[in-house]
Amino acid sequence: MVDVGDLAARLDEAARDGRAIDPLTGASPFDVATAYAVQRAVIERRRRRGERLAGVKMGFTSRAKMIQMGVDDVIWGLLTDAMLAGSSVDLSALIHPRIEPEIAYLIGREVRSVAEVESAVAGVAVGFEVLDSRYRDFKFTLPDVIADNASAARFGFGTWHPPRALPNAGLLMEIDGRPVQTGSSAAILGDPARSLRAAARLALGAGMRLEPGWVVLAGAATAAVPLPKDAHVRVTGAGLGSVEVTT
Ligand code: OOG
Repeated sequence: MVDVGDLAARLDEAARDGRAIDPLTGASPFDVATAYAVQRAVIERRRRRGERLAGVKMGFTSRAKMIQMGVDDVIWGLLTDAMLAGSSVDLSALIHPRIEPEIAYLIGREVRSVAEVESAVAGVAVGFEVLDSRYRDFKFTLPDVIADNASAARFGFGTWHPPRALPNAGLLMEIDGRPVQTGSSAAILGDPARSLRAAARLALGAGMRLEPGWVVLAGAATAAVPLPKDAHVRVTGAGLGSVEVTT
């Protein structure tokens, strides 16, 4: 029998200590449903410390990411206000951070059904996500990474633009002026709007609703790259401007 609270405590403490742990399924395998229960318990611990939900992140929405991580299912995690990066990210609190370009949606009103999610979008932006698996060497099974809140660590976004379709927006990520990843929003399930609908569906399925002010990160269009110290990262989206962050 898996102790959800105990697994959540181990992940939460690994994140707080900035110390990697072995995958939890190594000792006692658990399924995807249990993994989401652990994820929720991790978020509950954060909420008890005063963090507030700020949105949702989608994961493994692109082939490049699925291949990079050796999994083949879309997953989701929850974002809190404490994960929102300012103009810089303090790497000392993180274990082995990676960064990836994102398409971000701003939710303008409560989403009560999947059908209304697109009309509930108040803005679109280019964004980034800093991933930091709590597992040694970023090695995990699907239930492990779900329990670990889909490796969520930090996120940021550029200026919000009026909602529009983004079936094929070019994305460029540069570190210290050097291009490190290029891709297209089309790599996100063929269209990031699909990922947005999946976010609404998964939230509703979990008894939650996307809420006004929440951000939905649609998932990376490229593989993630290690985020070095003293770096300047810029992610640019065609027609969406840029977002920059330093470490
Ligand atoms: C899991 C998170 C994946 C994405 O955009 O595919 C993800 C990981 O790779 O550690 O956020």
